[in-house]
Amino acid sequence: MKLILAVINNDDGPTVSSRLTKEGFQVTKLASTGGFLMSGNSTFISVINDDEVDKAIETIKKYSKRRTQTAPMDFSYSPTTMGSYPIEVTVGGATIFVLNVERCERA
Ligand code: 2BA
Repeated sequence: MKLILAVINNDDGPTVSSRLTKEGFQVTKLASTGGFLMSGNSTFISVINDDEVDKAIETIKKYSKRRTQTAPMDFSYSPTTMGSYPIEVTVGGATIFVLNVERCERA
Protein backbone atom coordinates (compact mmCIF):
# COMPACT_ATOMS: atom_id res chain seq x y z
CA MET A 1 0.00 0.00 0.00
CA LYS A 2 1.07 3.56 -0.69
CA LEU A 3 0.08 6.94 0.65
CA ILE A 4 -0.19 9.61 -2.02
CA LEU A 5 0.20 13.20 -0.89
CA ALA A 6 -0.60 15.69 -3.63
CA VAL A 7 -0.37 19.48 -3.28
CA ILE A 8 -2.50 21.19 -5.93
CA ASN A 9 -4.11 24.55 -6.65
CA ASN A 10 -7.36 25.26 -4.79
CA ASP A 11 -9.14 25.87 -8.11
CA ASP A 12 -8.36 22.32 -9.28
CA GLY A 13 -9.44 20.72 -5.98
CA PRO A 14 -13.08 19.93 -6.80
CA THR A 15 -12.26 18.39 -10.21
CA VAL A 16 -9.35 16.30 -8.91
CA SER A 17 -11.47 15.13 -5.98
CA SER A 18 -14.45 14.09 -8.10
CA ARG A 19 -12.31 12.39 -10.78
CA LEU A 20 -10.37 10.35 -8.20
CA THR A 21 -13.59 9.39 -6.44
CA LYS A 22 -15.22 8.36 -9.74
CA GLU A 23 -12.23 6.11 -10.41
CA GLY A 24 -12.81 4.38 -7.06
CA PHE A 25 -10.09 6.02 -4.95
CA GLN A 26 -10.84 7.16 -1.41
CA VAL A 27 -9.52 10.68 -0.89
CA THR A 28 -9.30 13.26 1.87
CA LYS A 29 -8.72 16.93 1.07
CA LEU A 30 -6.81 19.07 3.55
CA ALA A 31 -6.65 22.85 3.43
CA SER A 32 -2.96 23.80 3.25
CA THR A 33 -0.78 26.87 2.77
CA GLY A 34 2.34 27.11 0.61
CA GLY A 35 5.39 28.28 2.53
CA PHE A 36 6.71 30.47 -0.30
CA LEU A 37 3.60 32.27 -1.57
CA MET A 38 1.79 31.94 1.78
CA SER A 39 -1.43 31.38 -0.14
CA GLY A 40 -3.94 28.57 0.17
CA ASN A 41 -3.59 25.32 -1.72
CA SER A 42 -5.14 21.87 -1.36
CA THR A 43 -3.41 18.71 -0.19
CA PHE A 44 -5.01 15.38 -1.08
CA ILE A 45 -4.21 12.22 0.82
CA SER A 46 -5.14 8.81 -0.50
CA VAL A 47 -4.06 5.32 0.56
CA ILE A 48 -4.14 2.96 -2.41
CA ASN A 49 -2.80 -0.36 -3.66
CA ASP A 50 0.70 -0.36 -5.17
CA ASP A 51 -0.56 -1.29 -8.63
CA GLU A 52 -2.92 1.73 -8.74
CA VAL A 53 -0.35 4.43 -7.98
CA ASP A 54 0.35 5.30 -11.62
CA LYS A 55 -3.36 5.56 -12.44
CA ALA A 56 -3.99 7.94 -9.51
CA ILE A 57 -0.95 10.08 -10.40
CA GLU A 58 -2.06 10.32 -14.04
CA THR A 59 -5.49 11.56 -12.95
CA ILE A 60 -4.02 14.14 -10.55
CA LYS A 61 -1.63 15.39 -13.24
CA LYS A 62 -4.37 15.52 -15.90
CA TYR A 63 -6.61 17.81 -13.86
CA SER A 64 -3.96 20.00 -12.17
CA LYS A 65 -3.13 23.03 -14.28
CA ARG A 66 0.17 24.92 -14.28
CA ARG A 67 -0.34 28.59 -13.35
CA THR A 68 1.68 31.74 -13.07
CA GLN A 69 1.33 33.66 -9.81
CA THR A 70 2.84 36.90 -8.62
CA ALA A 71 4.57 37.12 -5.26
CA PRO A 72 6.05 40.17 -3.50
CA MET A 73 9.80 39.63 -3.06
CA ASP A 74 11.68 41.55 -0.38
CA PHE A 75 14.93 43.07 -1.69
CA SER A 76 15.47 45.41 1.28
CA TYR A 77 18.62 43.48 2.31
CA SER A 78 20.37 44.46 -0.96
CA PRO A 79 22.47 47.68 -1.02
CA THR A 80 21.53 48.40 -4.67
CA THR A 81 17.83 47.48 -4.72
CA MET A 82 15.51 48.67 -1.99
CA GLY A 83 11.99 47.58 -1.11
CA SER A 84 9.66 44.89 -2.30
CA TYR A 85 9.08 43.97 -5.98
CA PRO A 86 6.63 41.51 -7.53
CA ILE A 87 8.13 38.38 -9.08
CA GLU A 88 6.39 35.76 -11.19
CA VAL A 89 6.54 32.09 -10.23
CA THR A 90 5.13 29.07 -12.00
CA VAL A 91 3.01 26.98 -9.65
CA GLY A 92 2.04 23.38 -10.18
CA GLY A 93 0.31 21.50 -11.78
CA ALA A 94 0.79 19.17 -8.81
CA THR A 95 3.53 18.31 -6.33
CA ILE A 96 3.15 14.62 -5.55
CA PHE A 97 4.80 12.45 -2.89
CA VAL A 98 4.39 8.66 -2.67
CA LEU A 99 5.11 7.01 0.70
CA ASN A 100 5.03 3.40 1.86
CA VAL A 101 2.18 2.49 4.23
CA GLU A 102 2.87 -0.27 6.76
CA ARG A 103 -0.67 -0.72 7.96
CA CYS A 104 -4.12 0.73 7.37
CA GLU A 105 -7.04 0.01 9.71
CA ARG A 106 -10.58 1.19 10.09
CA ALA A 107 -11.94 0.91 13.63
P1 2BA B 1 4.60 27.44 -2.25
O1 2BA B 1 5.62 27.06 -1.24
O2 2BA B 1 3.73 28.62 -1.94
O3 2BA B 1 5.38 27.66 -3.64
C1 2BA B 1 4.73 28.19 -4.77
C2 2BA B 1 5.66 28.22 -5.96
O4 2BA B 1 6.71 29.17 -5.70
C3 2BA B 1 6.37 26.90 -6.25
O5 2BA B 1 5.54 26.10 -7.10
C4 2BA B 1 7.66 27.35 -6.92
O6 2BA B 1 7.45 27.61 -8.29
C5 2BA B 1 7.94 28.69 -6.24
N1 2BA B 1 8.89 28.56 -5.12
C6 2BA B 1 8.71 27.88 -3.97
N2 2BA B 1 9.78 28.03 -3.16
C7 2BA B 1 10.64 28.84 -3.81
C8 2BA B 1 11.93 29.40 -3.51
N3 2BA B 1 12.54 29.15 -2.35
N4 2BA B 1 12.51 30.20 -4.45
C9 2BA B 1 11.90 30.48 -5.62
N5 2BA B 1 10.69 30.00 -5.97
C10 2BA B 1 10.07 29.19 -5.09
P2 2BA B 1 5.53 24.52 -6.93
O7 2BA B 1 6.93 24.00 -6.91
O8 2BA B 1 4.62 23.98 -7.97
O9 2BA B 1 4.92 24.22 -5.49
C11 2BA B 1 3.53 24.44 -5.20
C12 2BA B 1 3.26 24.16 -3.74
O10 2BA B 1 3.55 22.78 -3.47
C13 2BA B 1 4.16 24.93 -2.77
O11 2BA B 1 3.61 26.22 -2.52
C14 2BA B 1 4.13 24.04 -1.53
O12 2BA B 1 2.91 24.24 -0.81
C15 2BA B 1 4.09 22.64 -2.15
N6 2BA B 1 5.45 22.06 -2.28
C16 2BA B 1 6.26 22.13 -3.35
N7 2BA B 1 7.41 21.45 -3.13
C17 2BA B 1 7.31 20.94 -1.88
C18 2BA B 1 8.18 20.13 -1.07
N8 2BA B 1 9.39 19.70 -1.51
N9 2BA B 1 7.76 19.80 0.18
C19 2BA B 1 6.53 20.21 0.62
N10 2BA B 1 5.67 20.96 -0.10
C20 2BA B 1 6.05 21.33 -1.34
